[in-house]
Amino acid sequence: MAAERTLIIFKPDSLQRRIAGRILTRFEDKGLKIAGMKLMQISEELAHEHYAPHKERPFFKPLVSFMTSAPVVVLCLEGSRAIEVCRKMMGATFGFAAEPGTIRGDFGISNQFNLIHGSDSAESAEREIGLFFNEGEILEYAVTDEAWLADES
Ligand code: 3AN
Repeated sequence: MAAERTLIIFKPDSLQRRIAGRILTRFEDKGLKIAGMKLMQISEELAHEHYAPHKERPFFKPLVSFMTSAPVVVLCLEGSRAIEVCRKMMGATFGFAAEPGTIRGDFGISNQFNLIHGSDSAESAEREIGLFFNEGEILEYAVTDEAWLADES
């Protein structure tokens, strides 16, 4: 299967709790490649666009306020089945319900402060990568172990 790209956000709580590096290590250990990465402060407007599918939900306003409250790290990760793989690694939406072994299951117990966002479909990934990255910020390059990681017979 061709490599797929997904948008990951280390939410404000990841950085405030100083665990962004440990979360990133999990994705690198799994074999995902960093195609784009930056530290940024999400604007109100961008948060609205990103969470537009949830705009009618009661948690929309607090979610926007949380996501704009402090800097985040946004990543474009690449690899075989990257979207599904990252979602599995993140775990269920709320920390208290997420399985041990997942990022949310191992690092948190809150529902709103759930550390990480990951695209939930190919369509969302394309839309979200376009929202957070400008042209030239996603790089194509080879890593030496790629042939070993990508092989599927
Ligand atoms: P996920 O991040 O697991 O894909 P979604 O897409 O259902 O979860 O929800 C998007 C975000 O909205 C979640 N990451 C979470 O921060 C927030 N959210 C979802 N449901 C609730 C809720 N009932 N109360 C508070 N925040 C919520």
